[in-house]
Amino acid sequence: MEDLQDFEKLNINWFPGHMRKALRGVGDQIKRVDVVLELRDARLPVTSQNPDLQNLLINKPSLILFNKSDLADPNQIKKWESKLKNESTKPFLFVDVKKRKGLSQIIPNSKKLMQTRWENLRQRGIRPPVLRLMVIGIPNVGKSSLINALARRGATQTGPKPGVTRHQEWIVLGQNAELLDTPGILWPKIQNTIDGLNLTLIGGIRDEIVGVEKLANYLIQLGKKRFSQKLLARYKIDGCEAQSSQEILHQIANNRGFFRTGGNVDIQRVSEMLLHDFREGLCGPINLDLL
Ligand SMILES: Nc1nc2c(ncn2[C@@H]2O[C@H](COP(=O)(O)OP(=O)(O)OP(=O)(O)O)[C@@H](O)[C@H]2O)c(=O)[nH]1
Ligand SMILES: [Mg+2]
Repeated sequence: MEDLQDFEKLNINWFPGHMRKALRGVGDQIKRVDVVLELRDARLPVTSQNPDLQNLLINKPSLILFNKSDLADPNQIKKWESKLKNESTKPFLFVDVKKRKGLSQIIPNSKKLMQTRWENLRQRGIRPPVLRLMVIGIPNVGKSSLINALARRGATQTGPKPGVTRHQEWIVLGQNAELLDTPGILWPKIQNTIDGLNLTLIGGIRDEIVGVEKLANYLIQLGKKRFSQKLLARYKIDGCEAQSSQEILHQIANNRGFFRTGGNVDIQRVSEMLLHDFREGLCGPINLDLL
């Protein structure tokens, strides 16, 4: 891919103090919950899994939820589903919190994971306790939105930028269940630059870490390869093969009339627009981890 080697040297890491603290908090609370709901992004099924959280999940009943399925390529979802059916040792669901797809299966599937333990309690005459769930995952993957959707109210704060939830918070559900919301957690060193760029594209890492313009350049390079027709049609570009991503950015800014005072094109503004369009799914459903 054109220019991708330019990105090879980037050091894309975001692990502020609140994440380190949140990781410790997850480690402390995990013994007190029955089932962990591990959220990942359906566009990045592998890369959006936090290796540090995986370590805490060994021997813990957990359900993997691939969220934002509405933004992922349906053909890729099918491929991932059949691969994971064969390979995953953990149960999983592809969900779309925004359109409430797959949500009704979450509590019953979690209860199923507790079946044997709860059956033992019943046999000893003890009523099974309230189901306690903890929701974990990288920033901005939709943890708080999922909790609000299950609770059917705005019980916890959500937002389009990563790092909205800063503290653990218990939310009570009607169905004999309680959910613990946790802050999004990354890991100290993201080894591969492309993984870092993809995590930033889906909104898991703050844009400022990479820089909005650089990220938009990366998006255009992806677009040239993966959704060039959408790029051409949506932004009225005349052919993108021969042009560099920077030239394409300039052309889009020109077409949209994005100028600074003085007459230069406003690259910041056009970059922000492209990232916004991608994140809203306006360039079509696109997977970044490909099978
Ligand atoms: N398209 C789409 N957007 C979603 C979906 N679920 C959540 N979102 C959006 O994703 C953004 C992040 O949602 P949050 O629920 O705040 O994410 P979070 O994981 O709690 O984020 P942190 O608290 O920052 O770790 C919001 O703008 C949501 O509206 C989904 O299934 N599809
Ligand atoms: Mg949150």
